[in-house]
Amino acid sequence: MFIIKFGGSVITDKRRKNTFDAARTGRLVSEINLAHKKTIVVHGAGSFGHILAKKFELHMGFKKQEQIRALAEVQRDVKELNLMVLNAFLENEISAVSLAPSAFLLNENGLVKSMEPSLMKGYFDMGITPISFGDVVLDEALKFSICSGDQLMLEFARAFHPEKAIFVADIDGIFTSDPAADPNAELIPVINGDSFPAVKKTESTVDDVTGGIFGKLDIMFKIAALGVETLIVNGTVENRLKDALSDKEVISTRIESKN
Ligand code: IP8
Repeated sequence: MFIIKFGGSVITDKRRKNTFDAARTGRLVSEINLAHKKTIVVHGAGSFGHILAKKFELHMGFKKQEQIRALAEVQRDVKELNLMVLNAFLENEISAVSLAPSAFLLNENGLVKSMEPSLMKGYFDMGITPISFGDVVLDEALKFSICSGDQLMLEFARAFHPEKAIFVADIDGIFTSDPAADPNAELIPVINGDSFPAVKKTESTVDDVTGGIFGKLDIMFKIAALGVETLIVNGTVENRLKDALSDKEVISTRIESKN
């Protein structure tokens, strides 16, 4: 089985609050359907989560009372996004169910402390595709914090030992520097799980409370260390996801597993 994450920048417009890209999400789900593979799917929050989470510093934990209202609104907004993603699966003849991290997982200091995987496994074993998503969750030290879709991918890799972890992004993979700012940026096709690549750091221009590309790479290395091949593919280009699921050569960055 495969675990797949739809990046928030792929399924939403990260600059405009609560804008869902229904057409692109539908196409990506149809590619999963065509590939005939068993999957667990995670999606990011995009503009349904990051804008408000950043404004109220929800990733820092409880500091002031006005964050409580923001927590409730962000949980509602990511659920709203999740419902639209879920509908895309049902419309593409994939039976899927939603599982909110706020109801099966606890954080401690912004990291996953414990997770209950049995619900997810129960649905998966029935042939249903479980879908989860980046969320605001209870935190044993900070009262609440953010659990990103990337952290969920790591937890699911630990719990379910997938064949591959596929991160669907709005870019071909990891580049030597930001290709939007540097014409000499080159795609790094393979990263050896032992050595962190030399990537030039650039400031993100969109709100992201969960660490941007370096936070993602760190998690991908941890997944690769579990022996799970990890791929970043461009979800804005047709058939990249389908080809990655079908073990075809595809333009991507592959983080090779260490074992
Ligand atoms: O988009 C973040 O999840 P991500 C979740 O996967 C929230 O980083 C609520 C901002």
